[in-house]
Amino acid sequence: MRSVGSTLADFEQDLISNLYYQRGTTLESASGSDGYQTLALTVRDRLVERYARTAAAHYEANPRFVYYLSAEYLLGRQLGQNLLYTDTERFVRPIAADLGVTLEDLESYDVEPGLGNGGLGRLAACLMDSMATLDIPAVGYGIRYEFGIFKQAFRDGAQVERPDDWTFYGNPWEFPAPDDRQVVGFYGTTAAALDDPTGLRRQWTPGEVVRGEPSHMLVPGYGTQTVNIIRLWQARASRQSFDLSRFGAGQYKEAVEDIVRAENISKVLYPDDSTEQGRELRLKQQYFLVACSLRDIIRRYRLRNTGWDAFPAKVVIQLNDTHPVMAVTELMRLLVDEYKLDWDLAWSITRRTFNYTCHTLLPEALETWPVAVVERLLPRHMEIIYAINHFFLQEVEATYPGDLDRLRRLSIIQEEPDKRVRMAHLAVVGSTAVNGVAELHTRLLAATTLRDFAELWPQKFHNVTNGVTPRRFVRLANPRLSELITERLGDESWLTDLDRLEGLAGVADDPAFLERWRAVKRANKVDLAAHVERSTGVVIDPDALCDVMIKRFHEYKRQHLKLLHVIMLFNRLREHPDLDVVPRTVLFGGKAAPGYHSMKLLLRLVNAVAETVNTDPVVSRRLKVVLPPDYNVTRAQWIIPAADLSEQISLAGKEASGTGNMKLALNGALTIGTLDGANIEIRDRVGADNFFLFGLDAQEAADLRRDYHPRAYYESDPDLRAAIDTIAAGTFAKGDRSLFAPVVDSMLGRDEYLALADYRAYLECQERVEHAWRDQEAWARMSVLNSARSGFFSSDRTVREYCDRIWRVEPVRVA
Ligand code: F58
Repeated sequence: MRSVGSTLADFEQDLISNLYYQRGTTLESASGSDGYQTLALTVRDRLVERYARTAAAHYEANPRFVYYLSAEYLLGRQLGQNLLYTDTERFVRPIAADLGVTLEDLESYDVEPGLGNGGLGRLAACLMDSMATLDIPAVGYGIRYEFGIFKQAFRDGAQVERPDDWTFYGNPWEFPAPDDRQVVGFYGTTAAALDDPTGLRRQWTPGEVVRGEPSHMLVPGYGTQTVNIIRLWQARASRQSFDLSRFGAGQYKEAVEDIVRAENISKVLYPDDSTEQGRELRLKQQYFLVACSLRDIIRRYRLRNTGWDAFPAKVVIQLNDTHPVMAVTELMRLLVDEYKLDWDLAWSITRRTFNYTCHTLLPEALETWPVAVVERLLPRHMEIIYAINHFFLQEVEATYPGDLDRLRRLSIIQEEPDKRVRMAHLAVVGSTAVNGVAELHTRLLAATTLRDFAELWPQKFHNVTNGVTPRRFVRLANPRLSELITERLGDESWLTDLDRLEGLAGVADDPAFLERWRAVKRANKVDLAAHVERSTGVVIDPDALCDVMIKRFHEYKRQHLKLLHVIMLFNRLREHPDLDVVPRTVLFGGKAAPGYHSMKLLLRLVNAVAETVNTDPVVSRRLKVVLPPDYNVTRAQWIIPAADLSEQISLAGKEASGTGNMKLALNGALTIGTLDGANIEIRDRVGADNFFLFGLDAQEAADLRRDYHPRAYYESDPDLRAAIDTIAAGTFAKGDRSLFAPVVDSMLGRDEYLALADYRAYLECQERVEHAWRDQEAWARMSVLNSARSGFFSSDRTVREYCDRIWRVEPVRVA
């Protein structure tokens, strides 16, 4: 086989050949899209070869593999990453220049696969990147949603959701693998297996079957030869589903009914679950993912191994939150019903194979499924869940004889108010290790949400603090800073050994270095200003403090607390036009779930405040508010390098970890934050002097919540009262007092996440921010120290911890 060459000439030749043979066009008639697709294929060819070598090395070594099961992957754009990882950007720039295009032009055709919601999906992508970089044999499994996370637009300031048809122009980064398709069943009936006297083995006859068609995306490691894959499943109707006779009879809709029903399974990320059908579809998706993936894992295992004894030694499956937890039941079904293993052996294998990562503390976010729904869709799995629960509760009864209340609390089945399967309980019971994603989160999980389990099996609980990949979030997102860091540290090894950033601390007092550090930030702010102007029409000042709050819109994250601060500034500036305040741009970014009405109204309020502030001739000279639409990984990469201040202001005890906080600190933003999630660990590392801390801690918040009266804060704090009254008066709604009344009512009536209680402390902390900002050199010093001391938050460190403490896997080097 001809292998791809490594010179500029080879690259150029491959480009021309791909343009001609793959796109079927010529240089003279190629469109911009042809140019992009051709470049993508040419870069991809360089990865394919490494992938082939990786597969061969893995086959040879027959190692223990990590299988990461996740309903979400937020990969971000692929072109820039793959140019970096194949070291071919240096070829592309001159070739593009010759042709009169820029790399940035070509990149604008690169569509980010939005196969996730937020932090959980992006974490999956960062961990996959680090596993490949550390030569860990791993496969990620997920769903190839036809439509990813919706595209956010604003109409009259209100969020409208548009479908994300991300593969419309074709996706050059994926490889279909039709030979590895799987068949998955749903519904149907179960019956006793004749050969099993224990009654634990049964026979399931599904009432519907669909095909799972895999394709994979390549996940290259940085600075290594390893290329792993993420395998994504798409649902297809089984063959012969098209009803030709009905079609012939003019019943066009009926003729394709089965096809539509099957293909709906992978149609969208998180189907609306406000209807019965929507809920069933979500469960169907989850089972589809795990059924396809487990069969594929077993297929891979059997390429090199026989029997089942070695299975847990060769296979470790990480469950990313509860969405793939039905895998525990499915593996039991496969082992017991199909491979005829005895129950106890199957259970021992299953338990040793799985581990579970929990990403939340909110009890309402712990998934449960109505028993009736599971029974109908997956009748055999429901029986298996009952059996698992039966044996588990026997174990509990032996440990705590007569403690009925504890049995009720631990049970996988919730009895009241309706019968439901608690997926997190199934996950803990079926796993060897359970982990939280930041120290505080793990501690609170063990003390509250999963307390009974932590008492029963203390050794099962681990903390693995999240991390982020410095390749995407520093090197690709912030090339200017990366260059400065590399120059300072002497080489690029910090990209795979992020603790080396500590070397920057030595120059944190060097005025010349600080000057250059500030120049990088300013240049990044100029770039961001261009993006912001393009997407919102608002002109922002690159010298103003760039204050960013980028994350999903959720009440516990408290975007409304930030907004109250903005409104206070607005009021002050209107009253005292000459007031000496620090010029600021407040940038929000984020989507609200389509059915989350209160947060959609808050988005609308942010836009309304922005409109009022930005058009006020006096206020807008010192304050700007922007909410560029459709925040995603690509936009995060534009915003993060330009940020001066990182808003991490969730109510303490609610944010499991956060990862945006890490990305921002690494890029030299200073955090204003509560003692929540990984903020605590960031502060411990960067130093209390370089972090703006405010607010209640988790214990104080929990105590206060028991007897909380938001109105008292409103009444006793004139600034707060003025801010809320400004909303109530319809100032941001052209005098309409009703539009945003629900926001006011919710703050004064319930204020679920204690924003009013933290308001004064937050304001005072923002004053400390202003004070610090006025000394630009001291600010730059703090900024350098934030980057220098954030090396711990590399996802390489996170993956190493998983490897050492949970997965017990070893790297396999690829020649
Ligand atoms: C996030 N969870 C946590 N869930 O909120 C964040 O603190 C953490 O840093 C991150 O995981 C990574 O550990 C998260 O993103 C979801 O998006 C759920 C998806 C399913 C519906 C409910 C939200």
